[in-house]
Amino acid sequence: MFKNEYLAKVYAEVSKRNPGENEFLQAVREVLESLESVVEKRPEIEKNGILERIVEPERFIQFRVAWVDDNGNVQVNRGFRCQFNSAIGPYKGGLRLHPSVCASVVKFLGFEQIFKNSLTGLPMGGGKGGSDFDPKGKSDGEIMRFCQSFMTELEKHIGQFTDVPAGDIGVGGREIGYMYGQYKRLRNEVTGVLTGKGLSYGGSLARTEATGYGLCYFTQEMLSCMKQDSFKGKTVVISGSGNVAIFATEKATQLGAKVVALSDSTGYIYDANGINLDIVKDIKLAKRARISEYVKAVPTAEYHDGCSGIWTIKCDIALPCATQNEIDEASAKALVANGVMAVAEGANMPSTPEAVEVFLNAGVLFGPAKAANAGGVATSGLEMSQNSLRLSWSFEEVDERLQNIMIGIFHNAFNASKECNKEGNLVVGANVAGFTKVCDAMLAQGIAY
Ligand code: NDP
Ligand code: 2IT
Repeated sequence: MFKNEYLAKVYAEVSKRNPGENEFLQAVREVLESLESVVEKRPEIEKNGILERIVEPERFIQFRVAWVDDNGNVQVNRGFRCQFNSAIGPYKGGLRLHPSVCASVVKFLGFEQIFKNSLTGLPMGGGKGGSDFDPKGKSDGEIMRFCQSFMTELEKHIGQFTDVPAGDIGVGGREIGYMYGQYKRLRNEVTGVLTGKGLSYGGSLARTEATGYGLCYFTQEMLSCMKQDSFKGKTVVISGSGNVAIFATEKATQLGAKVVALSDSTGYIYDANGINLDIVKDIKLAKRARISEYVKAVPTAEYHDGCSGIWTIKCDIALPCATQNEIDEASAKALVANGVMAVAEGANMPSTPEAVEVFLNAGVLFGPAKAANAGGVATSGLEMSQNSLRLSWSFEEVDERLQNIMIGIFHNAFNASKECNKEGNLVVGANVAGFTKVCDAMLAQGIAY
């Protein structure tokens, strides 16, 4: 728990004010636990109520999203946008469409986004949004009508200098296109108000690949600096089979690893020969079908029902890229027992606190989400830059900037871990490095918000 009284007081207050919001409290607790040496060194943090302010969203918007399904029935969903912190730039963060989306999930994601965006080195504040709408099984027309209705309200709260949403679970190029079209119709202006746009209307090359590629660039640097090693010849297990998982698989394979497993929310596939990514892209991106289809195309591969079994597969590197709390203590122990050397988080908060403890105690290299998966939002920042410049950079140019950003994030977090006398603990390092810039900006800007 908290040895420091100020941290204990702030956490007790957050728990009281946000009852039952378990994901949000989990994310807050991890950050506060990392800040002990910082608050002890810098009394101005307590004096200026920085922590009390940083755990309270600047604005939290909840709204009704009504739309008509293909049978003519009216459907009602709940939409959210949490504008958490704008100290270093406009609110920035994705939109998630999944039945589990609620205030707690949006606030945990928005809170993490503050520190992640700070780590990118780009001027972006933290925000997140989404809806409990379930895109599974919906027709294209239903997706479009939902996205249009969602944007009809969201439009009032966002803008290129205010808040710039993007994709997350259930929101990819198709959904961003429908939302962007509706924003433009309502405002009669063409601005980079969303990122992850299509390449024909202001999107950035390499944004689609960026989170998965960035995760591998971060992991490669972590392996190189902390173990003088690399992806080459390693066996890798990746959970999920969406945007992040697919492009992490692509880059890990390019870097010489063999990815042997992927999953979705129904089950996982194991292919000892290495996943054939063209088949996965056809199933998941072109057909929007289930990962179980893979064994029809590759009969030597195995399919297993259930998600957590994927962590019992022997591997050198594990990259969780599906969702929060997907690796619990038992799964972490199974990975360690099988000799995992590195875990890096593509998803947001995929490891429970107990799982993180298992990895750190076992000396496993551990890349926390807000550092390891920052490549997506970093490239969104590069998309905003290109939109402002009215220019498009080449794939190679964006990819090179992404690589440099990910390498920079690793070193920033690693150096901060050393300064806190926790060398190699990148959870502490990423939280402290991300926090410091936001804290300095809040101190400079006074207390009236
Ligand atoms: P996608 O919607 O493209 O893919 C999500 C994948 O995760 C699917 O395979 C999905 O399976 C699986 N999944 C989702 N929810 C669950 C669940 N409750 N249990 C098990 N599996 C689940 O999303 P992304 O790839 O974009 O996002 C994956 C993770 O990466 C999320 O945590 C997201 O916040 C994070 N992230 C995304 C970024 C981006 O740029 N897109 C940037 C940084 C982080 P199914 O199809 O069965 O639902
Ligand atoms: O979690 C994340 O960083 C994202 N979903 C990407 C956010 C963005 O604005 O690109």
